[in-house]
Amino acid sequence: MGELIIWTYDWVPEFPRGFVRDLRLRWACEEAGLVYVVRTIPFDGRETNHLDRQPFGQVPYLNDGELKLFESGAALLHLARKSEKLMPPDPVGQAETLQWTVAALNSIEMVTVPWWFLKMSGDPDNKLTGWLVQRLDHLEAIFSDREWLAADRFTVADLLMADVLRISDVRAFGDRPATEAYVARMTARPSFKKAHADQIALFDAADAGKLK
Ligand SMILES: N[C@@H](CCC(=O)N[C@@H](CS)C(=O)NCC(=O)O)C(=O)O
Repeated sequence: MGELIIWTYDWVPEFPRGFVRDLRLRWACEEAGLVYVVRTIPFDGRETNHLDRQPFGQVPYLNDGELKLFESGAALLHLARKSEKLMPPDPVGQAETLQWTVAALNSIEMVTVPWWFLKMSGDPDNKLTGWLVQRLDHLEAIFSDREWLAADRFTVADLLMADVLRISDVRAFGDRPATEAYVARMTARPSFKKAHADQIALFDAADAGKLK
């Protein structure tokens, strides 16, 4: 289509560095060998300064030439249509990839994020814990049985699921060796490491312009 531009904040506090969701899009582009650039929107004023591009004032969002997309899941699936490295071309492989991509967002992240939020707000044994345990235990059984989520190979669904599961509190929660091995395997991929290092470098460099 056109130039791929991944948008993120110009700075974030120390804590979320390495976890801001532009990393998902960087990682996908790295895996697929897609050329991209990263541009930034001010973190200060984020509640209102880019609502025309991301209706919730969040990042990431993506430009592909004239096309503009928000939601990391939508952007990932868009990128996946450009490269067989992210999604196989056959209909069954594609359907499985879509299914597990949505599962990462709507069956796992929909529990992990609110659980984590309550935990961070001082309620570690919150009412979402049982729900989280149930979801993570099901995943543990799945990872005990197979290496990849979809199509017997790496897909964008693995990228997204691993990114959801690698949140430190979630990763440390309970003893799930197959899940831990899965996350370790995915985050050992050179494309993840590059995306991660590049994000940290961007935010670290931005410290120079900020009072820490
Ligand atoms: N569902 C959105 C969530 C985006 C999201 O949570 N973005 C975070 C950074 S990773 C953010 O912008 N947080 C700042 C805020 O919500 O004010 C997506 O996947 O793109």
